[in-house]
Amino acid sequence: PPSADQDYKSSLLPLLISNNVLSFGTYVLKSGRESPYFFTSSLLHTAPLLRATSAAYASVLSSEPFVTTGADGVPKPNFDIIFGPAYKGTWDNVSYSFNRKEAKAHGEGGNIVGAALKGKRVVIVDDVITAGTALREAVGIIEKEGGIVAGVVVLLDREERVNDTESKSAIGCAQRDLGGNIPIRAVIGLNDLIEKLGEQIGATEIQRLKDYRARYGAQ
Ligand code: OMP
Repeated sequence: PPSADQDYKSSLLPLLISNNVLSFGTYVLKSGRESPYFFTSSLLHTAPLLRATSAAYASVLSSEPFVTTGADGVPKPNFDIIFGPAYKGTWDNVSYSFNRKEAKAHGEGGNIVGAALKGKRVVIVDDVITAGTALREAVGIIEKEGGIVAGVVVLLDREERVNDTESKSAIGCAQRDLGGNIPIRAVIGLNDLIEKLGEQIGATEIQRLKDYRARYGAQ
């Protein structure tokens, strides 16, 4: 039988495609690379899409190593705060927090909306990771606010080498920089798209994804 993992992947992908969150064509990335696919998380604004994506994040965040099951059999999160603009909600004693694009000069002021990060174990939740710039920014903000980075979950890992001289992916670099005991997980990766989308997008598109992976894929 399919694992829970394969199950949410196979139900999420068609939904993302039919809503153009995941689209196929020719796109220029922030890095300048020309990509045969693009993920547009700003389109994740309807109830079915929010339900499916938050269930996918939650499925990662509610399993090992993000939680530890105690002697009482009750799983407990190994973090206090979920940090990131893509995830708004609370779960048991876990709070959420995200940064503003610009510091607010009036009212309560500051750059952080939601829970204060000082001394807290913070899991970063983000949408897409390519070169890891957005992730490094989030790590910088959390450390500046006195929080402890306790893990990272992204929806899509593009699994690309970060540049011409570094063959690791952004997640590979983050794992090296943050240390091996910080869990970093992706819900979906480029390899999943290539493996699971055959029928849905057709042989030509799959070949374009494979060509892209051959050129830019991480080691
Ligand atoms: P890094 O910050 O380099 O990891 O790239 C992630 C960012 O690239 C996202 O936050 C987007 O601004 C953008 N992006 C997408 O949104 N979807 C994609 O499929 C690819 C990119 C990208 O430009 O690489």
